[in-house]
Amino acid sequence: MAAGDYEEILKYYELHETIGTGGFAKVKRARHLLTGEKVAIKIMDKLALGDDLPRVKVEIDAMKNLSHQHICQLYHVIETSKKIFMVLEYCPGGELFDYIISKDRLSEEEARVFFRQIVSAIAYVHSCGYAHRDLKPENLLIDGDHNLKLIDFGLCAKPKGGLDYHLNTCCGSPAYAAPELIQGKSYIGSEADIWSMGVLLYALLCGFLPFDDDNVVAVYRKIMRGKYSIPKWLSPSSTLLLDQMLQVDPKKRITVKHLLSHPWLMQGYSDAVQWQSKYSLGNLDEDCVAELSVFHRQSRESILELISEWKYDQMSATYLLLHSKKARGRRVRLRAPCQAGPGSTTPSAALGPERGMRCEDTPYCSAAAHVFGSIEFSDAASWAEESPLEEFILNSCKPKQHSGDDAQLDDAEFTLSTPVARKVASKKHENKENVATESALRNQMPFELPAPQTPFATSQIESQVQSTPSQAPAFKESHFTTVTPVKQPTGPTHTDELTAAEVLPERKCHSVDLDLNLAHIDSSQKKRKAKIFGSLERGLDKMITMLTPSKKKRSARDHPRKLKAHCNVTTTQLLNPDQLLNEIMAVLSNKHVEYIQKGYTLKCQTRSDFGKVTMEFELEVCLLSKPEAVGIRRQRLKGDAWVYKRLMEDILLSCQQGLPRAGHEDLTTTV
Ligand code: H91
Repeated sequence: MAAGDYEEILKYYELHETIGTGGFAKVKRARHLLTGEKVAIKIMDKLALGDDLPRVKVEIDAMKNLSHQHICQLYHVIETSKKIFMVLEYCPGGELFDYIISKDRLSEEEARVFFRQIVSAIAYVHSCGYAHRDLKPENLLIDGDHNLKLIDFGLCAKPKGGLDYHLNTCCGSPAYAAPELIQGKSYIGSEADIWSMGVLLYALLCGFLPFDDDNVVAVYRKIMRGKYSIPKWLSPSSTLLLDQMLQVDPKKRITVKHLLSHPWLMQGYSDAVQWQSKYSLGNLDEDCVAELSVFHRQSRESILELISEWKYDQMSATYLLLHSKKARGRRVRLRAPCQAGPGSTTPSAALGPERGMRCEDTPYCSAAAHVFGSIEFSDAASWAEESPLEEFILNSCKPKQHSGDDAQLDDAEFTLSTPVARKVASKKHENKENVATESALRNQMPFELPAPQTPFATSQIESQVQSTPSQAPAFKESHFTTVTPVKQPTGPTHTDELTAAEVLPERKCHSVDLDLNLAHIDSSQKKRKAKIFGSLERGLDKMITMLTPSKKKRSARDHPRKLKAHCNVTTTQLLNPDQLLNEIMAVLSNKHVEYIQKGYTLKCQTRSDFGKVTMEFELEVCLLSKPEAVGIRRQRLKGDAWVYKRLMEDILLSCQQGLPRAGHEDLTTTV
């Protein structure tokens, strides 16, 4: 990756590790320099996008028009000759999908809290004339307050004549697709979204899909029939609601309007779902405008004018991020990166591209400090969202900037897991969600209302590069070679005697295809797998992930990292990380999963029969404290979430079978 590709984004953001890849995009965690706020940056390569470039344009246009408490906020769009960067609201809780599977399934109460937010987001999206068309738990993220945010508008549609007009493109994930859509008929976008919401609600309440099979054609057949099983734990009211949403005939399907005050959604609530946006981008916040005007040394009026242009540039981003900081009760302050020491830097010198701001080892100064003539080398913690400890580690472990080197950006020298998913405080949501005006609006169709005021801006994506779509290979520098994992003695071993790094330096493995077809496995075994997977996870959500500074990066890490429990960490009762690592590698080889070993992390990928990378994920053997145990952190980077879930169940079950089952070395379920 050429250094120039990242030059523009590095003027405003500090880039951290990659948190996901999807199709043609890479998503990185980052920090906005002026506000110190965390963001997620979706990075797309124009050449690799090829024919998909219009989809990106659709997504950016939609996100510029949509601004809602349950939609991931777009802050900034940067287009360079080779790349498109979308700077987005950061959601530390990750995907709703991972949250559901970590708990097996959600209680009706918890599902209701989330489902009200999904209905709110979709009613708003429809009221703006859009259909999302790719609703699924992977496209709903959990923010720092445990609220949902809808993402991925790349498949959304805004029919010219309004939402009642028919659409023709069949898109989205097969398991969530409405019957009329897979039949290739023209369909109404909002009706298709309701079906997907029905599938989503079923997944929340059951932990699996209503229409599922290893064979896509069989999935389609099941969808067309519209028959699904009703597990015994579903209440009659949940069953009724699912039935109303999963009607094969779209005309018989319940509408968003009726969902807003549906008895199931009202249980325990006094008000219908509030779908209107709480963000009024027309009314600018005085404190944020004042701070920006001090910082930029410009009049309030000219700042107001600049913000109101909503160009999704640094001004939009700084305003929106300051505003979100204020909403969380943080100080409305901008930090100016100081350059050569007191007296030499003015805030305006630190403003942006023209002046070539650098962020290497730059101490931060407040805007106000500049105005009053004294340079204040700010106490990082005073800006920080995190605990002083977290901020300390963040600052002391900052990855080097400006290298533009992709590998370096990918493998920052520290790892930070942010506090995840607080337990749902349902009543808190209730208060947040409902406003006084709500009951008056209860009977209004969202799409009958005028579209709310949202900023419009001309798209910056003008040039559409037409070229051969060439997907960047996932593990481009790696050679996958076949290695048979070293099977260690099964009895207890001393970690200190034989570490993985010593025994297994940079092990690389190659195998041809992955058999994801679990149809040959009998259903009792499947059930057992599901149970094991669920119970391994259950209860872990009660804990939070804390910052874990990693030691200085080495070619191969010689100790497993110490991590806190998280919904993506499976606890075992093993005490020997090397033994577990070996077993996982043996299982991966067996299952034809390609992997690269980097210390205790296994970067894994699967391929289709045609050699296309179908899934990418990481497994990391880690140490957990309280109770002391060895854990497996897993992160899906790419691929179908449910296929991934099944593969994980399979891997975990095989590890359990492969390891000795005596004493405390047993891999058993915990918590
Ligand atoms: N999937 C569809 O995994 C596979 C942390 C995390 C935190 C995020 C904020 C925004 C987005 C992702 C975040 C995220 C892709 C985001 C927003 C839009 C969008 C895309 C991503 C993954 C990619 C990584 C994501 C989740 C979805 C994490 N992610 N953990 N904040 O289009 Cl609008 Cl692709």
